[in-house]
Order: sequence, then structure tokens, then C-alpha cells
Amino acid sequence: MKNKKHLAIIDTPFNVDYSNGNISGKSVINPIKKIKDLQNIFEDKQAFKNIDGDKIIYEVQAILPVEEGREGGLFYGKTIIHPGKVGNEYFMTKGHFHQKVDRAEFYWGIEGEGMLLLMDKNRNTWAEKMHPGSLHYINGYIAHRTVNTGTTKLSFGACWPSDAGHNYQEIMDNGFSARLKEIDGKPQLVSTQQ
Ligand code: M6P
Ligand code: ZN
Repeated sequence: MKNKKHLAIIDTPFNVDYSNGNISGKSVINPIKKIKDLQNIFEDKQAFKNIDGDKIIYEVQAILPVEEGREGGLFYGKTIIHPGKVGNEYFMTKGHFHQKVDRAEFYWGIEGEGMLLLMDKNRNTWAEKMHPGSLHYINGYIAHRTVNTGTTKLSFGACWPSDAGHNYQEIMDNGFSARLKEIDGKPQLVSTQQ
């Protein structure tokens, strides 16, 4: 039959549970980052060694409807960072610039309390508070890392262009210019610059 698709009503391909941001649907990928995947991310090397390498620090669910690197598409994700610290530094993501460095991204808070750490090309670093309902526009050229400063899991959503890519190397080599640590019982941004 001609024009069959034109009149079709089809099943919803993806669903989001708004109580916790969980994504379901075909081809949801679920990468997991354990402490052993996060070498050289945290400052306190001794505290890092004392944690079981298989301990899960964060988990991502993502829908990549087009091939990564292709121009014009959008990706959608949810990240859960478990609560905890390495020494006095909170659990956090690796953090990245985009490989196509001008590409932007939205993040939004779903569950828990945290901070979005942002750093520009001149290594100026600042943090935005994340909480359920917080919305964050991350401009191109800005490195971004999320930190769970609370005692429960931090969940947040993300939407980014399919050709953005991840540049982890810059952060692996030089880190951010500040770290989020618990000092006197509260989160504080501590400069790493001399
Ligand atoms: C968000 C998005 C993803 C990213 C993930 C984890 O869901 O920004 O692109 O992969 O957070 O962050 P990272 O890649 O820095 O570990
Ligand atoms: Zn990104």
C-alpha cells in the first residue's frame, strides 16, 4: 500500500520515568564507571588505593539515536553518581571538554544535591548548584564535571549534539583548576593552582 507510513500510529520508542529520570526503550546503553576506571582523577592517592577497585562511582543511561560523531542528531542521557568521597574529595565524573569544542549541552538536576563544575579555556573554574529542577546550559568551550556533594545519589539528565564527542585528555593531563572537597562539614571549592 502506498503512503502506509504517512498514516501510521506507532509505539513510543522511548520513555522517561519522571520520579527518577530512568530511561527505557530500545537501544539504551548503560556504561558504568568503577573506581578503577578513574585513575588520576582524585587527589588523595592513598585514599584511592584503599577503596575496592570494583566500587561503582557513577552510571550513565543514554540514547544515541544516530551514530556518534554524525552532525545534526541529539543524544539524551541520565547519570547517577553514588554518594561518597575519596579522602575529603566528593565522588564525581571524569569531566570533559567536547571534542568539537564549540558544541553546547544542557544538564538538569533530577535527584539529590551536587555541583556542576565548569572550567573555561583559561582555566577559570566555577560551580553551579545542582538540585531537583535545576537547569544548566553549558556553553561550548567549557569543560564540565558533576560532583555529588550529598549523602544520597545525585541523578541528572543531559542532552547534547551527536557530533560533540568527548575530549577527556585535557582533563586527564591537567585536571580542573579547582576541586570540590568537604571542609568543616560543607562543600568548598579549593584551587589547585599555585
Ligand atoms: C552526561 C553527558 C555524557 C557524559 C556523562 C558522564 O550524561 O555529559 O556525555 O558521558 O554525563 O560524564 P563523563 O563523560 O565526563 O564521565
Ligand atoms: Zn558534555
